[in-house]
Amino acid sequence: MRIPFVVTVLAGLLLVCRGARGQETESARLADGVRGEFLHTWHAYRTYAWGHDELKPLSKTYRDWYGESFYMTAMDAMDTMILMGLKEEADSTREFIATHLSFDRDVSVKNFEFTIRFLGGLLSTYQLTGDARMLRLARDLGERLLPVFHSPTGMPYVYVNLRTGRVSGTVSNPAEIGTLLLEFGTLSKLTGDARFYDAAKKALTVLFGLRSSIGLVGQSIDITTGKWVGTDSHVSGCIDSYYEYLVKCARLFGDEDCLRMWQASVGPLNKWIADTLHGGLWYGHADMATGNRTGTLSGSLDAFFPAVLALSGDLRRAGELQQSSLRMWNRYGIEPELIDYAAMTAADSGYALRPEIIESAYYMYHFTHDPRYRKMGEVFFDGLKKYCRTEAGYAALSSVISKKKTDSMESFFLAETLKYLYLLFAPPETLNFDSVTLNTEAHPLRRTW
Ligand code: DMJ
Repeated sequence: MRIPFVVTVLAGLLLVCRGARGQETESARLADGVRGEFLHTWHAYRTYAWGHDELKPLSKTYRDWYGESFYMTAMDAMDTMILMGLKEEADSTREFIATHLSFDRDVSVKNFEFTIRFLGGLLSTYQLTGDARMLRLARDLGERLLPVFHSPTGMPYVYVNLRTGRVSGTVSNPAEIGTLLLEFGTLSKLTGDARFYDAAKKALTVLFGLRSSIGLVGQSIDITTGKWVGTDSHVSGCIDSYYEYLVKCARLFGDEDCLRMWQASVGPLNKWIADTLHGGLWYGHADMATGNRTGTLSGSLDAFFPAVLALSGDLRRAGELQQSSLRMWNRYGIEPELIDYAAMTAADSGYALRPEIIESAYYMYHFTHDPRYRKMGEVFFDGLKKYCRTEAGYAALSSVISKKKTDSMESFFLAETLKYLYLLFAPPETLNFDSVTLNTEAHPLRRTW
């Protein structure tokens, strides 16, 4: 018996619809699972480390970065709770921050970390809730951080005393110099005070101006003289988010200079840093002056780069690179801090609960809707639960080979790792991708100007 053509087509469509519905149900289940893991971790933090910077998940105690607490995990986790719809938790945490957090302290803090975690967190929470106290705190912090830019070059000192304004630390790196404009710029836009934008933009521009004749930057620099101290070039820690902010500042502020700086940087990266080995794309290490290869190293920090490539429109390279990141993850069932991609062995076997590989899967899924990226997310989620979950939250690993845990859970696990995992599985309306730019700590900043 011949089945009429129209019946075959309708049956096919039904199967496709069912398949799509099945995938959506599965994603909703996974999003729910991530939310559950967030709550598991949040409750552990509340029980054992409330009022402190970080939970130590094995000893069930806490760690404060500077001997006294700035409530870093609470601050960093706040907008994740908002996006996950954990209203009660988010509201009470915001109330706590608003009534307890003060930056008037005789403590010398790292400008970069306070900018991405606190300034970013306060600004995003302000934009998500309209709570003016968050903006007041952000402005107060911005004022206290500003002295870092009073250097002979305009590039920031590493540390600043929040009460006295005394600065210190003259050897810095592109990431810490160039990952400030999203936050300082947003602060300017929201307060009408241009000093923040101008100082951070100047630092970024000065740094860009110091790139080598082949267009690369090194990994450490004296901010008082502008002389490079470390000339190894890559997209890993110490440099990574400098590139990220060129793309994102062009996006958030429509800043043409940032766009031009990115366009002048990405060619050299693809020429000298990109590497093809065993049929896969990697970004390794090269000397900033000559472009000579200095190492075949990549790692969990480098895994942010597919997201940046995708955001800048290069989906081909982004996809290939994300495939390599997946290989890195699968090598040990969870990714190492550094891998030698020529030998495919760990060069630094720790895993600090980092988010970057998941962040890139989220961007790739957003741009392609290819279910492959949600599948990757599932692999990452399974690995995290299998190797890092503890009775009290999640623990970093001292070795992805032995899977030995270590007593640490950085605040970015709640700010970024679980947020990106959730966003990867949650319906797109959870966060309107087109109207926000996520800072390097995954705090969404919205263009309202
Ligand atoms: C975070 O603090 C930020 O993502 C930063 O850009 C890099 N390091 C951690 C996460 O790995």
